[in-house]
Amino acid sequence: MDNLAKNKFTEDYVENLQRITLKNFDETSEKDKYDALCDTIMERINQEWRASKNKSRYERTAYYFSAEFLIGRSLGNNLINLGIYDEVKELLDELGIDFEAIEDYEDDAALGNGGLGRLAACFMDSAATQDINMYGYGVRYREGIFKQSFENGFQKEEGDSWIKDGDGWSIRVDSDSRIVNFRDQAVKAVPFDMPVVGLENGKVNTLRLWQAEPFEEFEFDKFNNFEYDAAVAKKNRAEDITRVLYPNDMQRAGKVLRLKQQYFFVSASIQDLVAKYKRYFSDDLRFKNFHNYHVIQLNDTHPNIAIPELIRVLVDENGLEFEEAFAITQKVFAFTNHTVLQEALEKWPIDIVEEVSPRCLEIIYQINDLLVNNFKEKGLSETEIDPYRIVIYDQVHMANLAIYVGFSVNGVAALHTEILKDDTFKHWYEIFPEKFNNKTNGITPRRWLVYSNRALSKFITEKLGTEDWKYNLDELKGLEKFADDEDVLNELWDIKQENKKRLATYILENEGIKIDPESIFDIQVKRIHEYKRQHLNILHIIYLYHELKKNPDMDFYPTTFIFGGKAAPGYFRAKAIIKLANEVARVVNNDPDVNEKLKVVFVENFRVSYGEKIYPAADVSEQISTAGKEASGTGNMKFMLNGGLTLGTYDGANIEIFDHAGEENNYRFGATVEQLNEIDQSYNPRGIYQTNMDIKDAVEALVNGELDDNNSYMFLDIYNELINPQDGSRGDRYFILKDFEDYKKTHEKINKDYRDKLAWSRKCLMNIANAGYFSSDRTIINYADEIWKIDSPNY
Ligand code: 4GP
Repeated sequence: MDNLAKNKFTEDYVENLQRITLKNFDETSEKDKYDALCDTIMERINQEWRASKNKSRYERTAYYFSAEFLIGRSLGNNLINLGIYDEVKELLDELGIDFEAIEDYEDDAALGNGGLGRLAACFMDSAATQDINMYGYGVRYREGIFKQSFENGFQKEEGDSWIKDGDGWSIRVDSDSRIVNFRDQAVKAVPFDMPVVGLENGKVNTLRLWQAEPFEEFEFDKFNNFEYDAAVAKKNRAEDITRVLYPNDMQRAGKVLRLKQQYFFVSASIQDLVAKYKRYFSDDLRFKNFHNYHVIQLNDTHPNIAIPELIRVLVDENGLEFEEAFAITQKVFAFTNHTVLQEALEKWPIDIVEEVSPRCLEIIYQINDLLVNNFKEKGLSETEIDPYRIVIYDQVHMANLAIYVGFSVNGVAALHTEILKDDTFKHWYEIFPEKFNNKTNGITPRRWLVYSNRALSKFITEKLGTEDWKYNLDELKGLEKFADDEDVLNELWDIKQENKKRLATYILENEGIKIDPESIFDIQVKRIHEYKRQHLNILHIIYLYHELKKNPDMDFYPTTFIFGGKAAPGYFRAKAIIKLANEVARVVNNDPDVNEKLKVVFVENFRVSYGEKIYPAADVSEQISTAGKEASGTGNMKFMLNGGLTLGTYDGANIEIFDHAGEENNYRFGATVEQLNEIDQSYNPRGIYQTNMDIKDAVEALVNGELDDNNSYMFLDIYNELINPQDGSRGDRYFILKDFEDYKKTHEKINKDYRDKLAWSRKCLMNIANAGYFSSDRTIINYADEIWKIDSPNY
């Protein structure tokens, strides 16, 4: 901004502040200041947003359908992408406003659980920055993922009404409202559009989130008749649909609600696309060119009911024949799988699909018939067709639906895609090999480096002499030439130290635990799940604790273990793992014998904005899933880009991280998928437990009174799963004990290596220099070139 623009910004800001509050400047609150800043920025975005919309109207566009968009905060990110972050900070400073407090005021938009939802948000950022037309379509949940706190070490969940004080980053577009019809109710779908600003390139894409609303606020007659509850019953039922992210679906009513959410947002979105197409291409009555302008990427199975919905809209509302509509649909949909865990491949009981949309169920049957005929022609018998059926045993298989109808199926890391082809979807791969492709995940360097690690970002620009790396992360490779430059390595070390101090201060303020920035920061933050093996990490800490108790003078470099992450409210064992980590933290942190050397912190309510402080401060990134289970991981990439070294198994994108940054610059351990497959039948965790005293001592601590689970039997549950299975299985499904010894040894190596500051810093540098491949810019360009064919004149 030149001086003129700066003055204008300040003027607009102060004017907005007074206009929306009717207060004098010095009477305004933090919230007022934040709101006015949103307004001022939205005004700046507006013009480019409209221009981008107008331009893309007649261009091929990708539509990313996702039940989750884990956006986090928008203020800082928008300022970075507009290229005015530092200047605005300065201007507010001049007005005497504490910019950081304003930033911290913003609630995270936490409309997702974890990796899948955060990936969607990174893709939005990258598409805009790479000038690719991509619209996001999703749900405007009133309550995002629950807020987590700990009570006595147990996870407690609370609602997260992130928009209760307004939402400055969305525009309600009433004129684009749609009606969504369910069997038993009809509701209004009202779109809220959020701008997605590209990095200083004038491109603004749109994230459109739908909110469910009633047609009437209340029923007058009932109200007049003193039936106050009944008068708003319909309104509540309508609003329930987008009230919460992932309603509890342990009972049938919850399942119905969940499918309703899915159908709600995809129906509104499909209607939206069709209505716009008719407006701008009014002479194409038979939608012959629809597929030339639209490609829909289905983010996992949640939005897959969009497939029958598009057919429904084309046939029932636009007079196409089923065959015509089906042919269009085949050219429009592409499907991404994010996990090999069977429980995540959705299968809906047909009575529930019928309850939500009987017409879609009918269409699903029609598609299933096509499939059966088609496969019979290929020479398959009835039983051979079974694994492919979309409807079987009274269930609708959402993955089968998308793989059969869609033209592309992708996994999210090289190993994951191989597992899809060799195992999860092997049968499909045999018939449609051409549909399968890999798109290794990525993360946006804007949020995860430029914004969250200002010092490192500045360092990189100085060393490379250009800011080009912000658009093309491969440029980081240029840092390799400093690999043996001691001054540069020291500088990099100091940046990490500063980030660690910053995190230590934040943790002291928020968790009340004092940690030493000079210690190794060894961090595992992600959803809590057995396959991610947080309990392997905890058992190892118990082992270290035992060792230090036996020998307080042991040669051990002080280490702080940091955890963060939420457990699904109904997932007992994941909650047990949280309780265990907190209990170990309590014991270790209160033991004066060890706490100069060992500290454990489980941060409360890990979320995107907490991550922005954590990733830049890590020395060691724990990526320790059972080989073959983590589809990709993206936290691993955030750590790498910020110079954290990976302590990881040969799983998901870890493998590609090792390939790019070099195994010698990271810490690989544990069994490979092949090794695990081989030993699977003969695996005997009890045998390991009985012969390895370190393991025995650590595992026994779960049940011998050393650790207290407040009579919840949670620790016994973990113990039983490891070596005393109650269900006749062999136990230790995730090979914790199998990998323990190697994990322990690798930790020992880390603990030694860290002392050589220059060698360590060199490894950090090599990781940063080779993180280019893990930019979501690369990923999104791969989607655009290889799946969406966005830039090609002939689709
Ligand atoms: C996650 C996978 O667990 C993770 O490995 C991957 O990096 C991420 O998707 C993005 O592709 N899956 C989910 C989910 O978040 O809900 O299935």
